[in-house]
Amino acid sequence: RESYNHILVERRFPDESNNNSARGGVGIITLHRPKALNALCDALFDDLIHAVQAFDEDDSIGCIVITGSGKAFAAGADISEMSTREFAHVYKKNMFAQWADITQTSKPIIAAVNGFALGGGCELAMMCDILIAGSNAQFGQPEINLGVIPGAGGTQRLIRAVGKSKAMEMVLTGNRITAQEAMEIGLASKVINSDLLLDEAVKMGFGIADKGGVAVRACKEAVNAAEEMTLSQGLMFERRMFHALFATKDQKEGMSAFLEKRKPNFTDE
Ligand code: CO8
Repeated sequence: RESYNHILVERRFPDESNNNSARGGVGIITLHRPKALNALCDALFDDLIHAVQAFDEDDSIGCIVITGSGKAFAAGADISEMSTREFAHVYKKNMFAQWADITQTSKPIIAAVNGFALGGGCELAMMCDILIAGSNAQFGQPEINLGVIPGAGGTQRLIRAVGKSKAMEMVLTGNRITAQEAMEIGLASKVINSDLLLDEAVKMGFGIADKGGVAVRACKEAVNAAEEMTLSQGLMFERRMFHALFATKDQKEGMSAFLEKRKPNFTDE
C-alpha cells in the first residue's frame, strides 16, 4: 500500500545522504488523525497494522518507532464509532482482537509517547517493547468513566508493568498520571523533553538497528517469553535461544570484532 489516511510513515537512516541503506534504518509511524486526538478508529488501526507489518518485512529497517502528533499519542479507541454497537456485534466480530497483531512483530517497537495516551492509546503504548515518554505525556485508563473497562490489555499489561495497587488505582479511578510518574512506576523507561522526544526515540532505534538483527529478535522473544513462562521454563528458553545464536554469522563476527578491537560489521545472518 502506498498511502495511508490516518498515519504518516517514514524510513530514516543514520546517514541521511545514504537513503538506500541495506540495513540499519528506523521506520517511523506517526498517528495522525488531528480532529480526534488520534482516536483509534478501525481505519486508523488497519493503517497501523499494515504499516507495522510492512516495516517488519523490510530488511532495511531494524527498529520501529510509533509516535503521536499534536496534543496526543492517542486518546483511546474511537468512542463515536463504538458508542452504539451491540453485544452480539462486538462479540461476533471479536472487536479489537486484531490490535494484538502489533505484538506479533518480530522487530522491536519503541512507543514515543507525547501528550495524551488514554484508554486504547495507553494500551497501544504498552503493546510496544520500549515506552519512552515525552515530558508532556499523560497516561490513563479512563474507560471506567464510560461504563466499560479497558479491553486491550489495560487490566493485564498494566498490572505486569506497575503492580496491582497502582494498576487498580488507574483503572478504578480513571485518573491520569504524568510522564514523571509513569517513569517512576516503571510504565515508561525514561522521560525526554517533548521537543526532543522523536529524535531521541529514533536515535535509540538506530542504536538497536545497528545490532545483529537475529540477536535483536531473539532478545525480544526471550524477554516477552518471561511474561508467559515459569522461571525455569524461561531460563531454559533463554539458554536454548543463546545456544542457537552460535549458528549465526553475527555471533562469529561480534566475538571476532571484540577480540580484534574493532567495530562489528553485522549482516543479520
Ligand atoms: N474517541 C473519539 N473522539 C475523541 C476521543 C475518542 N477517544 N478523544 C477525543 N476525541 C475528540 C473529541 O470528541 C473532540 O472532537 P470535536 O472537536 O469534534 O468535539 C476532539 O477529539 C478534541 O477533544 P476535546 O475537545 O475533548 O479535547 P480536550 O483537550 O478538551 O480533552 C481529552 C482531551 C481529555 C483527551 C478528552 O478528549 C477525552 O477525555 N477523550 C476521551 C478519552 C477516553 O475516554 N479514552 C478512552 C476511550 S475508550 C477506549 O479506549 C477503550 C479501548 C478498548 C480497546 C480494546 C477493546 C477490546
